[in-house]
Amino acid sequence: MLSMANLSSVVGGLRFEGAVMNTSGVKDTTVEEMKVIADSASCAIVAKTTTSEAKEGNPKPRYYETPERDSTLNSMGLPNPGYEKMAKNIQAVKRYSKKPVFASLRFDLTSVDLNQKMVSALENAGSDIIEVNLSTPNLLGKPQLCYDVDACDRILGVADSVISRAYAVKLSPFLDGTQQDLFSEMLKKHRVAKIVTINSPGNALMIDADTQSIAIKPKWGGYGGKGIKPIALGNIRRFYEFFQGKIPIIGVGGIWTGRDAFEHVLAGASLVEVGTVFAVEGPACFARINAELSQWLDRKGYSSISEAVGQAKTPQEHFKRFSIE
Ligand code: RRO
Repeated sequence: MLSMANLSSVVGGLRFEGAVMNTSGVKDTTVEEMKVIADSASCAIVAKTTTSEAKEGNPKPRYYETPERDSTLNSMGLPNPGYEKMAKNIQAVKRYSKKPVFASLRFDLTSVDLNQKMVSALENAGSDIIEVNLSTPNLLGKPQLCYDVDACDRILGVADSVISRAYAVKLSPFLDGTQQDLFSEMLKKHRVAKIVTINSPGNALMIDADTQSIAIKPKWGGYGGKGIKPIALGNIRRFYEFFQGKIPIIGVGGIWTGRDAFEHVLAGASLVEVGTVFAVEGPACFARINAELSQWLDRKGYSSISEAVGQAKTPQEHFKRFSIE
């Protein structure tokens, strides 16, 4: 039977046809790569995080897939062509596709003027939303911005003043609920329109038992794949409850199937992103996961994705609903 649940939605003023998109960082730098995403069932095109200058990134090998091909470790170190070239790429993609395009930006911590220039270039290129990446785990010798609330407060103060449209923040996984709540208190002060969570948990290590070697040259990196789903769900749900659903959340982390995507939606995500499964399966994953998610929505009696957002019950609520009185 054909699935009926409607996956299109308007989130933060942007229309999305489908619920699944790529996450920043996987095959999304060049015009050719972004055209592949445009031609797929991804509901948006999210570009690789860009910086003020072109960056080579960390020494190779810097990316590893486990033999099971369900998990990855990366310490790419932000290889990107710099914001001017990225703006040109985004402009070309906007001419090619009607899908929303997310530009992802790491703010420069030294110059407000430079941030203004970067944002203007990306906005003038037609980016529909700027995602401020506060969470790259792989800048060697530099701490994760997200774990420094005061630093993020200052950066978002700059973002409020230089970004003319609403913007999104891409966040690290919080492994501590109180730390996440303190971060949320800070977010309240700013014009954040969407939360994208989680980036890959950093400081992870993989060892190849066959060769008995550490998998990547920078040793530690960000962990992606099936295993990070519970951390993603925990972070999504805590933001959903804190903001009472008022800031839309884009869920990322451990999504392989429509069932995983449905869990993200029940936790509180309005849309979802995928990284590892896109790297492993290729662009066909978007249509597959959309179709599977649609079937889950049908099966559970939802006619649209927005009806299901945040609907996860506690065990008590579940048993109360289904107990025979
Ligand atoms: O380039 C990277 O190493 C990288 C980035 Br910017 C990010 O946000 N997340 C990640 O896992 N890797």
